Amino acid sequence: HNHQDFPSYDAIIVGAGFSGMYMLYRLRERGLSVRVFEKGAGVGGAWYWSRYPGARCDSESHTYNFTFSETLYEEWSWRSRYPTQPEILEYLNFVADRLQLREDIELETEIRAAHFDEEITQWRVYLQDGRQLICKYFITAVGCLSAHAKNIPKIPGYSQYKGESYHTGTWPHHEVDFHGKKVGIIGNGSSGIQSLPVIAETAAEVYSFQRTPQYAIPAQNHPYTEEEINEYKANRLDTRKKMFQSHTGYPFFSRPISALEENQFKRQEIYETAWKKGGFEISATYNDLLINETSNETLSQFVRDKIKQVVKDQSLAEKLLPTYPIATKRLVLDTNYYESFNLPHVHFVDVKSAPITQFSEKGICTTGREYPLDMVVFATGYDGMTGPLLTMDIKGRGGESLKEKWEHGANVSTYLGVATNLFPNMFMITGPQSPSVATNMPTSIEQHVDWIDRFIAYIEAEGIEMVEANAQQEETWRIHCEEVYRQTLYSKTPSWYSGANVEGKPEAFLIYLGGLGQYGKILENCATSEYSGFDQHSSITKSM
Ligand code: NA7
Repeated sequence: HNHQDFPSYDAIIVGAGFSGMYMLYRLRERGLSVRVFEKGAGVGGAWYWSRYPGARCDSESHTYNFTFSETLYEEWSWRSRYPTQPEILEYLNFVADRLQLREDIELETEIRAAHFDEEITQWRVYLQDGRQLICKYFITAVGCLSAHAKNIPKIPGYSQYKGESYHTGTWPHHEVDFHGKKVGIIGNGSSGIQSLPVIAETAAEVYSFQRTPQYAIPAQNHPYTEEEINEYKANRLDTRKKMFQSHTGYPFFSRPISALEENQFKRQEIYETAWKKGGFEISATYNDLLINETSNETLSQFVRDKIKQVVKDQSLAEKLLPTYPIATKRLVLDTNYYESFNLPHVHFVDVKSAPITQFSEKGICTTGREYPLDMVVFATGYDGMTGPLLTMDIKGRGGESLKEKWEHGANVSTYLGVATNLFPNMFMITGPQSPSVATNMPTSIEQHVDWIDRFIAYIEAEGIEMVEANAQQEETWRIHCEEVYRQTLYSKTPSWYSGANVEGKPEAFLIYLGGLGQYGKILENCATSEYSGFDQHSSITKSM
């Protein structure tokens, strides 16, 4: 076939969550032809799939939305301090309608492959239904944790297990009934910790299989009052400004002192206030909590003491105490998590000392005993950052495959987390080595989409045919990300941030930790230096 035979677009976007929808909106405003493909039967991305009981976002509602549009902000009112999964999904559907995005989104359509064709300097995109399309820009809006790249531990004997089983990231759309059932939950990250208290409300028995205890901070969720809604709406621009200047994409900054500069009593008071207020701000009480182990230990110990106060059975409380430096794994916000262990039907199973060996017909076996279960909930997380991208067969210049390029962890390299050498005219929204999951995602997404949009406007205006991240600049960025990481305590703790959670995944830290505000300056410098770091090839035919 000649390439003229295939439908052709300026841009094809993978995914219709926050990032894909906003990218579509921006590029369409520029007058480009754009098509979005989404595997789910609805828009929403992670929030379409991840609908386990108790699923809620840990970002405060009024920061977990688009801030670019006054209209969207004015017309939508959040109901509580933290948004539930159904409410976020409702919000994203509201956005799709309000910005009239649906006409350019194809649902239940999977992109299987995207190959760069050097002869025509276009991407050829292949769908699961056999269709082929052509585009100039191939943009991935696949998120960092995806339903299509779940982490399911390889436990022998799973196929013989007769009970129900679910993964939190692809929870069924129908009601799951826990009444009278013995439910096992494997994992105690955000998903396990949020779902356990809700499942325990109706289940007969709950067994929490835990390998590594986590620190959970109370969310202190509450319904918004009319006053709170009016206040956050009135402060939109100020809040937005702070979010983009901050380290984490939230409208607050670390207090500019070390935890060791304040005496123990004052420090305790500061932590106590933050604990009562709830939320992530507790990790911003001092500016060295993530770089100085002694400072970090003051907060880690404060939270351990809280756990001991909440959990009545002290020998159980001991087992729930984390030892790694707090916040070096994703900090979890909870509602009644530790309290649940005071209920007689909620049981803690320590799979560190007695690991899971296999599934039986009836349930889960550890080296200690068999646990008969009617249902198993895998709250075991995701193959993060690179996983969602590598579900597709992406091939760049010279037939180079992204999978092969990134096969060895140390080789995962991108330029600014937004593009990668050998893959011309391909952009990744919140890709590996951008601040992404170390921040409030919608802020990072707006930052990336705005930047990509501006870059594309430049490419079009200059009549450029092809841009490609420069290999050397990319290596410099990778090394810089690694250096920043080594200066922090994150390097002390294996986690999904570095791929340590997925069996056989090469370990590499996949986030830029210099902060969203600082990263914004780096992006800006790149833009104002006419996108230095990108090799640019002009087209001779563009003038027509
Ligand atoms: P997470 O945070 O990756 O948590 C996964 C949990 O599953 C964690 O407790 C793991 O223990 C546990 N896990 C994984 N594999 C096993 C095996 N084989 N045996 C026992 N336990 C296991 O995923 P979530 O979905 O909760 O949260 C993901 C992100 O979503 C979260 O960080 C927020 O950003 C929102 P481990 O700690 O590895 O010992």
